[in-house]
Parts: sequence; C-alpha cells; structure tokens
Amino acid sequence: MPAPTTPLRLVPAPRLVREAEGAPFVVSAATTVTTGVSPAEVALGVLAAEQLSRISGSTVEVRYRDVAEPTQPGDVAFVLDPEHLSGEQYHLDVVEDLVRVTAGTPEGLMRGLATLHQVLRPHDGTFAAWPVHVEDEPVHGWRGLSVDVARHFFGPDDLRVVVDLMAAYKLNVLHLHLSDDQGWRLDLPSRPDLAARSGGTAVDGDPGGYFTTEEFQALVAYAAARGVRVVPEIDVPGHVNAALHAYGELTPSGEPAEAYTGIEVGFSRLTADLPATEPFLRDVFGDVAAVTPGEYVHIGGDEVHTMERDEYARLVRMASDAVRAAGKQVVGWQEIATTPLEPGTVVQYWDTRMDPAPIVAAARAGARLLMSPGSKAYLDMKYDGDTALGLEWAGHIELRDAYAWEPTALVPGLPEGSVIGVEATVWTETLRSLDDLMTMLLPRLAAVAEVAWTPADRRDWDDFATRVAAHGPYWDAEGYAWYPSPQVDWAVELG
Ligand code: TNX
Repeated sequence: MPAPTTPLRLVPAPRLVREAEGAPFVVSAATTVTTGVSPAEVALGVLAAEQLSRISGSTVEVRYRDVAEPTQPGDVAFVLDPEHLSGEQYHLDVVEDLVRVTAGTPEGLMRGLATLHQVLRPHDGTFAAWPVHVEDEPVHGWRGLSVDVARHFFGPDDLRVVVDLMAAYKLNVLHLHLSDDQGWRLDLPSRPDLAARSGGTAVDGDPGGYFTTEEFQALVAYAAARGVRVVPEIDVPGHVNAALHAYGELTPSGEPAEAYTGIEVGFSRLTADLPATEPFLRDVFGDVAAVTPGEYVHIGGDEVHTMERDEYARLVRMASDAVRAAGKQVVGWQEIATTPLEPGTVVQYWDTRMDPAPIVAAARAGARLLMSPGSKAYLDMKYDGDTALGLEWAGHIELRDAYAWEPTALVPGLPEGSVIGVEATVWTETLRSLDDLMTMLLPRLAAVAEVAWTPADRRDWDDFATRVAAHGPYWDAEGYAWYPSPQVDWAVELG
C-alpha cells in the first residue's frame, strides 16, 4: 500500500498528532457510521454519514448501537466516553480497518468529525485516511463569528453555509447582528412593526429581508446540530434608526424617523426618559430571549456618539436588566465597560484605538472578555489596497495579520483567565452576496479559528501557511468563493 505523499494539513492545528504506519482506511459503500441512540448522537451520525457519502461518492449508512456493542471492521464509530473526556475534547484514531472518534459530549464528537473530514485524502477514486492518533481540545471556549445581517440581509440559506464553514473550523458561536440603522431582521411578536416596517430596507436601497421566528429557530437548531450556538444581538441604545422608523413613540417628537440606507454610524439613539423606551427594551429582549435556547443575548452598546454618559449608562442598565429578567447573560461591545456592570457580563473588545483602562477595570471587577480586535479579526477590512470589497478604518488585514496575534496579550493588565474567547466579525456595509461574504471570510476565518483553538506555542505562521494551502481545493469543491492571498503558495499536491 503506498504511503501518503504529503503530511496532514489540519486547521486549526490540534494539540497532538501522531501519524503511524499501516494501510489506509478507505471510505466505501462498506463503510458504516455507528453512533449511540441519544438524539444528539443520532443527529451527529446522520451528519457524519452524509458528509462521508458526499466526499466519497458512495452511500455510507448509519447504524445505532448499544454502548456495549463492539465496533467492527469498516466502522466509523462515534463513542461517548464522559468518564475520560469532557467538553470539546476529543480523540481520533484511524487504525487500518476502523475509525474511532471519542469524546465526552456530542460537541466533542462534532469537533472530532471536523478533524476526520480533514484527514481524508483522495485515494483510488475515493477517499482514505491513513493511520493517525489525534488528541485535541480548544484553548478558548468561545470561538465565534459575528455576522452583520442588518446592513445587508443574509437569510437562512446563506447562514447555513456559514454555519457549515464554522463547524469545519471548529468555531462554536454564531453571533448575529440583527438590528441596525438600516434594517431590522427578526420578527418579534410584541413589536410586529419592527420587521413589517423596517425589515425591507438595507444599505443603498438594496433588498432587505427578515427572519420569521420559525426561520430563526430552525437556523438555531441547524447550528446546534453542528455544535454552534447562536447569540442574537439587538443593538441599543445607538444604531437604532430602524426601530425609530418603525415606532415613532421612541423619538422625542413622536414622529417616526425616516428610513436610513447610508453607512454612517453613531447618529441614532434611544431616549431614556421617554415612557415608551423601557417597555420597548423589556419586550424586545424578552422576545429575543424566548426564541434563543442559548445562555447569551447581546445588547450592542457601541458607537453612541450623541449621548451623555449618564443616559448611556441608564439605557445599558435597562437593556441588561431586560436580558437578565429573561434569564440570559449579557454581552455588549466594549463601550459598556464605561458603565457599572454585573460580574460575569461579557465585554466584547473591538476598537484598539479606544482607551483600554475601562476594560481592564471591568475585567478586574469580574467582567469576562471576548476579543475581536478591529485590526486582526474584522474580516470586513480589505486585504490590501486593491481589494474591491470591504472597509479600511482599522487598516488592511492580510492573512498573516489575521493569524499572528495572541488574544490574551492584546490588552495589558488583564487578570489571568478573564479572556473567554475570540470572535471574528464580518460587517456587511459593502457585502451584498454570499460570494462577497465568503471572499472576506476565506482564508482569514481559518486563521482566526486557529488563534482561538490552538495554544500559542503550537502556532507558527509558516507552518499555517503550508497547511491552509491544502484547504483551497476543499473550498473549491464546496463552491465557496475565497481570496487567494499572495502570502500562501496555493499550488499543492494532495495524496
Ligand atoms: C464598527 S464594531 C462598528 C460597526 C461597523 C463596523 C465596520 C462595532 C461595534 N461597530 O457598526 O459596521 O465598524 O467595520
């Protein structure tokens, strides 16, 4: 049996990979996925069989097994072992006639499936995995991507593609920016005019759109089945023109605001003293919490350029109280760190130009930090001066810029353990289609995913550049648009 000619090129890099001698495991119609009988394992088994069938071109079946039933030659076995493994930890073993993924939870099995996908190589007209042992777990528990569906609307079909991509790189939080000046993207029963009057607008007069609650819940379930949690964001007390357009009672004059389709920021605002404001926040965040099974709701809080500190703090408090009253934990952009916060609040760092002192103080008082530095993780920034799409306020972000940074070292003086994760963002002022979106995400999302998953001492730019090159053919096969960064030699032989 010929040995593989190229080493494995896994992204994100796992903790431990041991390639061994021996014959490959060839995926064929004789391959069977086996998994346990709990609903999460069944869903995972179906997904794994679908993926293996699609890659290999042969129909791979699923078999559900009792815990005691031994695995058999030809099996791709997903095995829960909560006594030895926990969370997203997993082991992957390929031993000639058997593939075994072991983890303590369904999420862990999901991460193992993502690695299994990456160890398969083209072989004799199908795909095969050579003997390997992988032991892996993430550094950060929150590895996210924030997608702005407000400036331009990206609906369920587009977002399912985004979720698939996230799962492939072991990202686990899809943060949806559901409201902004230009549009409101989630229909809510307590305030039907939000979607009815502001769902149809978008930047430049482009077509808008919104999620019905059923569509939203279906997306949340699709993501959950792939180990991805959805964190919804309703941006207040700024970025609210769409709400002011739908409900005149939220403006001091009582008149609805004109619809807005430009791309300026910072001009719209709620007003703390209006009688309609607090009920609005309570109802909206209550409705959002009700359609969100996850623990977190994001209240925005960014770029309020037309408000005194006190009023800003009152409005952040009202929104946070509404989220907590609905049983969820609060996430907000870094500006909320200038207000008194409950311990445990998640503060999302983004603007590297702002004074970090309030963030450090908030972290010392018990806030948790999510790192989305504009100059590294804002995947709506142009790659270079020639990039047609994207913005430039945080500079250009080539692939290496998105890769070579350490989340815990960004803000000096943070207490140990206060950084809970890393999130890339993609704002859509200039992005109109799924191809536009994917061109900005790939290859940089793979880089941020490795920053979030892999320990610093196992990250190396040259090594990453070699590994990520092998992913181009995969993106092509999936039909993803991507940017062939000149920093990588994309001409790779796989075999
Ligand atoms: C800043 S990031 C914003 C967004 C823009 C983005 C464009 C943040 C919290 N606010 O409103 O869309 O820059 O890159």
